[in-house]
Amino acid sequence: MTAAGPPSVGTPTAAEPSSVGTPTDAASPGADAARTGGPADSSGLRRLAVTTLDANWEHDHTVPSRTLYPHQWSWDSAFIAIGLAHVRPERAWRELASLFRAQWADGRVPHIVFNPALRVGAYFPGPEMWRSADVPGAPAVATSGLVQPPVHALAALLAYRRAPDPAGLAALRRLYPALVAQQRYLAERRDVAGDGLVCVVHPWESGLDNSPAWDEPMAAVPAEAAVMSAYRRHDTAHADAAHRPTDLDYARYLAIVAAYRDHRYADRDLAADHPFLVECPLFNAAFGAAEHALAEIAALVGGDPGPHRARAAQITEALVRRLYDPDTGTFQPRDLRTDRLVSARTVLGLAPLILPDLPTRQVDALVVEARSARFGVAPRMARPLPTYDRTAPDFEPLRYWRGPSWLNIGWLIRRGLLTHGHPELAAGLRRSMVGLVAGAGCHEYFHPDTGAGLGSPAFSWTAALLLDLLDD
Ligand code: 9WN
Repeated sequence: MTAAGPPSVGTPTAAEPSSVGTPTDAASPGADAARTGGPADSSGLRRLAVTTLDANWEHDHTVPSRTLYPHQWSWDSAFIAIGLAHVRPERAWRELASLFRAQWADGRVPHIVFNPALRVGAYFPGPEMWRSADVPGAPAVATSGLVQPPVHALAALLAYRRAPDPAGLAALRRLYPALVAQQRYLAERRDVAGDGLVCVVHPWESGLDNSPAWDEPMAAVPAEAAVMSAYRRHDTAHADAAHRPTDLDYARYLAIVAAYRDHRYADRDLAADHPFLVECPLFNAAFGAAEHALAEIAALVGGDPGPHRARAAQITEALVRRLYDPDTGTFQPRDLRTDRLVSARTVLGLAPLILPDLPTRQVDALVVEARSARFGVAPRMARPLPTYDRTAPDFEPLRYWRGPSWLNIGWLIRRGLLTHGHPELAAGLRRSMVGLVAGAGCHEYFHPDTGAGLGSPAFSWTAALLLDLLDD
């Protein structure tokens, strides 16, 4: 693949390199596709996606990657359910049901549900670091104590719409109270500033772990890279260390986990001494989109959509009031420890496009930002959508969320563009995303210039969202 852009489906790229220094997963259909230049037609791509999801299925859930992430992750399961609904609807519901079985009594949906059958050390930090069993209200299975963006109500709604049968409706009816409890937890326990927005207490909660958006708040977290010599990182045994967060990042991640865990994951008094408190535009956009989805689910299962619509409107209003920066024309995270918006322009700022009630002024500004040289969204994209401003001096095309292109982000932004009447931009983004997988396989992330595959070569949400894009 060349800098001129990823090919569209049907344009084989046999001669191009597609994997940059990454090892392969045990089951790596994505890597096979990459070696042969990628499946050239949509039925080949669909087969690749289904094979990837099947290989990653684990009794009642799908692992994001057999090697890097062998347990169940929260927002991964939501994206995966959206794709499974196209090919294995029964599994889509099992995926969401297994995740919500691990919901805590306070309503939080943990960001990792650990598979007890795996050996100690299969992932770091594992259950021994989180110690969820010590906390009243945690489920019987070991979990982390953090959350991730609440994209699950949207996933459940889309899964039902894809396969609207009685079994799906029954599953939706069972899930509805758990989805409501998830929102209640976020609204009541995580509104640290009292402004109607959710505060994330760890970069892992954002899902974009080492985004430049977190550099400013993370700089204030006391930690030293040297502490990592006491631990064995699992990720760098399976992926190139140059493509992953640094040891200093990990030292800070662990310090924040320890602070939260030592307060038994209690959310009261966070403002007093928790080291990382940030309002994230993507997380809060997902929080608002969940209320929109819940309104539709309520109507389907005999509930009252009214309160969901009212909460959705309040969240959109709070997002605009607190996180929109008129000077830059985009949304920025707010660091609650300084009460300042962070300055890095990341793709997180475009996420409020998924809100159907985002005011026209902000929609128009975000479309300008998306089309700018920073993100390059266009009817014919010259390069994949990056996760960070590609004109920034510290743009890193290989390092995880500091530049590379990810399908879940493109999928969300595309959805927002469709919602707000920009079908030609949405089509450009779709073609670019499908082209990435056609060129490199179901990789975890992609080089934002060349489209080369990075991270896990058999990554579940890439496969799942590809299925959704192909059927759209
Ligand atoms: C920490 C599973 C998860 C994703 C996150 C992604 C990565 C974990 C890690 O993998 O995070 O939660 O070990 O790096 O950043 O978005 O949910 O795929």
